[in-house]
Amino acid sequence: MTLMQSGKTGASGDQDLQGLSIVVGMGATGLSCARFLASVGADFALVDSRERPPLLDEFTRIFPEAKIELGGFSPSTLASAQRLIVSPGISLSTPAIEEQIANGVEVLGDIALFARRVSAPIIAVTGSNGKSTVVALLAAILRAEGRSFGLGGNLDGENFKPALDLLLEQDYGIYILELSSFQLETTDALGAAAVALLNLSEDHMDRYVDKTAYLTAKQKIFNGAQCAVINADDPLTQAPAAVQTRLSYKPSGLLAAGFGVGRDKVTGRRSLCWQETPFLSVDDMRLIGEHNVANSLAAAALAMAVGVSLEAIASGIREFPGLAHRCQWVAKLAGVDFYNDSKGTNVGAALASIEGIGSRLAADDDAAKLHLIAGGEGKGADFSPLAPALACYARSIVLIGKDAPRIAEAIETGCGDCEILFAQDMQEAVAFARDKAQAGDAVLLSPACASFDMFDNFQHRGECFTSCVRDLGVGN
Ligand code: UMA
Ligand code: ADP
Repeated sequence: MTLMQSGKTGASGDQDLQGLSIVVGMGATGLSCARFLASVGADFALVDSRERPPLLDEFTRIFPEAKIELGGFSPSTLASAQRLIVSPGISLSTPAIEEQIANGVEVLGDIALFARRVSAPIIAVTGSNGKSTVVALLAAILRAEGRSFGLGGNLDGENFKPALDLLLEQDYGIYILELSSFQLETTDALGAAAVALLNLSEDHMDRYVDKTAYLTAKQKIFNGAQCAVINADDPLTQAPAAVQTRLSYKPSGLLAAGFGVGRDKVTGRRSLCWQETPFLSVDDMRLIGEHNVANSLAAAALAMAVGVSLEAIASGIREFPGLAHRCQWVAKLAGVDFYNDSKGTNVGAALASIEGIGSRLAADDDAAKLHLIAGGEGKGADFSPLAPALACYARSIVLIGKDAPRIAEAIETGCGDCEILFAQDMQEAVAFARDKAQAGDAVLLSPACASFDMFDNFQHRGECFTSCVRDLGVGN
C-alpha cells in the first residue's frame, strides 16, 4: 500500500495566487503564510484585530514593505482582496469574514495552501486528543525506517512548526501534519495519502455551536484521502464512503485484517498485534496508559498505509519516550508517584489519563487511589463525565482556577467517596494532594481545562506543577 511520489508541485500553485492575498491573523500561521507568499512572489497584505500582535516586530523586520493593518478587520480592506488566508484562531463566523464569504471572496487557510503546493504524500492526523503523540510516534517510526520526512502543523513545544515553513526546507519524501478542527475548517481538498480522525470528545465549545459542528469540521480531513485509518471501537472515527481504502485498528482486542491488542501465546504478555500476530509487548513500550496503546496502534496503521515495515513500526513505538506534559512521570515522594498531564486540556483527555493511570494503580494494589488536580478555563465544557471515573479511581480532587466551582457542581453528586477540595494556586493544590495521599497512591495533574486564566500556557502550568512537586521533595 505504498503511496510515494516526491517533491513540490511547480508553478500551478502559484497561478492560484494571482491578485492580492490578505493574510488574516499575524501569529505563527500568518508569519508562515507571509514567508510562503513572498517565496513564490505573490502579492500580499496583513491584518490583525489586535493593536499590537506579539510578532509584529518580526513581521516588520522580515517584510518591511508589506502593507499591515491593525486594530480591526476593515470591510473595505478585506473586500480589496482576491482571497483571504485566515489563521486558525480566527473564526470564519467573524462578521467581517462572513461578509466576504457571502461576497464570493475565496477564503482558505495555511493547510489548503500547503496541500496545493505539495505532491509528496501527506499523512494527516486530527482528533480531540492524542494528535501530537501520534504524529511524534509516526516521526519515530519513519526515523527507524530511515525515511526523509517533514513534521509540522498544529504542534507546540519541541516539534512546533507551521506547515508552510516545511516548504522552506529541503524536499521531503513524506509530510506528517497534525491538524486542528480550526485548520480543517479552511481546508477543502487535503488529498492526503493516509489520514486518521483519532477520537472526538467535547472541546472548543466556545467556537462551535455543538459537537456535530465540531465533528463536521474534523471530518474534512477525509476529503480526497487515499487511505483512512479507522478506530474499530469508535464509530465517530469512520470515514465517508468516498474514501475507498481503509485500515482499521482495535484498542480493545484483535482484528484479523488490521492492528489490535492480544496475548502473546508463547510469553503470555499483552501485545500489539498485526493481523492477530504479536509484534510488540505493551510492557516494552515507554508510553503509559491505555490511551497510548490506542495512539500506538493508530500510528502503526498510518505508517503501514504508506508502506513502512513492521520492524520499523515496532522499533519506533518501543523507543518513543513520550512528549513532555502528557502523562509524564515527575517524581516519587514518600511512596506517592506524581504525574504531569498538563496537556489534558479537555474532559476526554483528563478521563483518558485518570482511567489509564487509575487502572494501572488498581492492578498493582487494590487499595491505591488517585488524587487529581484539575480546573482552569473550562471552554464551556460539561464536566459531569468525570464523576464516574473519579468515583472509581480517585480519593480526592483538588480544584483550581476560574471554573473550579462549575466543575465541583457538575461532579459532586456522581463522584462517590472522592473528596472535593479547592486550592488558591498550584502550590497549595500540590500540598493538599500530597496531604491526602497515602503510600502507593498517585497524584495526577490533568486539568480538563485550558490554562490561560492562571498560566501563560499548558507548558507553564506543567512546569509550575513539576517545580512545586520538586519543592516538596526538597522539604522532605
Ligand atoms: N487574531 C485576530 N483576531 C482574533 C483572533 C486572533 O486578529 O479574533 C490574531 C491574533 O492576534 C494572532 C493571530 O490571529 O496574532 C493568529 O493566531 P492564531 O490563534 O491563529 O494562532 P497561531 O499563532 O497562528 O498558531 C496556530 C495554532 N493556534 C491555534 O489554532 C489557536 C497553533 O496551535 C499552531 O501551532 C500554529 O498555528 C501553527 O500551525 C496551537 C493551539 O493551541 C498549538 N492549537 C489549538 C489546540 O491544539 O487546541 C487548536
Ligand atoms: P493533542 O495534540 O490532540 O492535544 P496530545 O498527544 O498532546 O494530544 O495529548 C494531550 C492529552 O490528551 C494527553 O495529555 C492525554 O491526557 C490525552 N490523550 C492522549 N491520547 C489520547 C487518546 N487517544 N484518547 C484520549 N485522550 C488522549
